[in-house]
Amino acid sequence: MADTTFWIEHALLSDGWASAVRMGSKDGRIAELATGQTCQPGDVCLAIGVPGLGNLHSHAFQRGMAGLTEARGAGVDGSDSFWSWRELMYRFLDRLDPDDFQAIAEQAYMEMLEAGFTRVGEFHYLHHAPDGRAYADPAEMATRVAAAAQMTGIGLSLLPVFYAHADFGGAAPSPAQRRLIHDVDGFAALLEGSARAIAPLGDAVLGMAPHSLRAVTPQELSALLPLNAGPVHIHIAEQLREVEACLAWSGQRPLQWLLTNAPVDERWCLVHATHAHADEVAAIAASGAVVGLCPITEANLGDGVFPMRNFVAAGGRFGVGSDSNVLIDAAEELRLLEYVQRLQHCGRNVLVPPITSASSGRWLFESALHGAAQALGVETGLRVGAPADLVELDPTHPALASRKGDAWLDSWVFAAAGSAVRSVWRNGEPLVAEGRHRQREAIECRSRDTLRRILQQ
Ligand code: NGQ
Ligand code: ZN
Repeated sequence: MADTTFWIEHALLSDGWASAVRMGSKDGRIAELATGQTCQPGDVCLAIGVPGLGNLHSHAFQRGMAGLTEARGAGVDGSDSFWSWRELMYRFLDRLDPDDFQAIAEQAYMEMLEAGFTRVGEFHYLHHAPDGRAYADPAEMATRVAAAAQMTGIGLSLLPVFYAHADFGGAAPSPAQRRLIHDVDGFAALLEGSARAIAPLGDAVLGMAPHSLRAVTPQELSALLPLNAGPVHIHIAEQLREVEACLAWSGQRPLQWLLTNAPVDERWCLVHATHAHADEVAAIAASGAVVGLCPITEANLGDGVFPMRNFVAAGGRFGVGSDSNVLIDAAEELRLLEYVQRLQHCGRNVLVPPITSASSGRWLFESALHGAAQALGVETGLRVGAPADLVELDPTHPALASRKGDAWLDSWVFAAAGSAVRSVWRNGEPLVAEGRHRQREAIECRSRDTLRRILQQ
């Protein structure tokens, strides 16, 4: 890893904006930081530097079907829903071999980096061959996730998914789910294989993801949790049908059930948590868990709206994820998060707590930064000891011109069409320059070829 010294005209450090910052990276981490410095020969000069944001929830392969599910399905009553989308998603997933899967993941990770995400939480569940049997290496697909992260340079927090049932009460999985399925012993082996797969990356993190309360029984959940000490992610309370099925099964709502029956704490990331009642909102906030909000996907799938304002008022922690990857854009996730709340509450700047003096853009960005870092099991922020993950905003972008301080973040989040991200550095290494990933051509070419082939089938 090359050691780099940056000189940053304006940088958002962990304790606020600073000017003329010299920042040295050593072995991928920030080793030195001083403000009010002059630029020295050999320094990499950047205009506006902010820390790289974590993307806490992704199913990378779904990038390959983006835009292909936007016609109404053939439901009996002609309606379309999350569940009919899921059928199409299973059909798409059926076609992918390991090379296809890797090519699409590389494309998705490259786009994440270009958008300002420097680490991804890959909620990874496509494990087995098309016939449902394990590959010769049961962690083959995890190895492909790791390879895509290595090739693009994005940080990886790998969350191998445990999936065993089609619904609450231990229902047998459907044939369409055959590539996803493990028992607890098989999953323990997958975790071991996954640890080997990510070892070459150096700073990858291994967690786990019981897919949802639909896919995991209470006994399985208790058996999984001791298998490693990393982050635990779970999809929860995303759809009303899931809430109703959980009530029918247990007499409790999904969040209620989880919060009373599982040791939910800072280790956990509750993905979506959309349908949360006031007592559930308060209990999540008190647990210290992060809520993983995926505003673009949640809008695309018609999930509903998480009661964000009350959650924030209760001190709740959150981060954002690109989930289905129908569109990959860090600023857009934050923008939509805020806009949905403005629409719902008929007000402006509705999330930022009254006691802070930060603007909405600054507050959304920093909250999501810390939430994602917690959920992905890493440190963050521009400070000594944290990874040298840095995003440079483009001061010549028309939406950023003549701005300063928090207004740079506000203009990036709310006003910049087209990317305002100019360069991206991870562990002190350059990955994106002038808005383009250094391998963009090769990666795009491979993913285009892959999609041409599999979509023709
Ligand atoms: C997933 N996606 O695992 O990709 C899910 C759909 C399910 C979202 N929840 C499958 N957005 O929940 O059963
Ligand atoms: Zn998901």
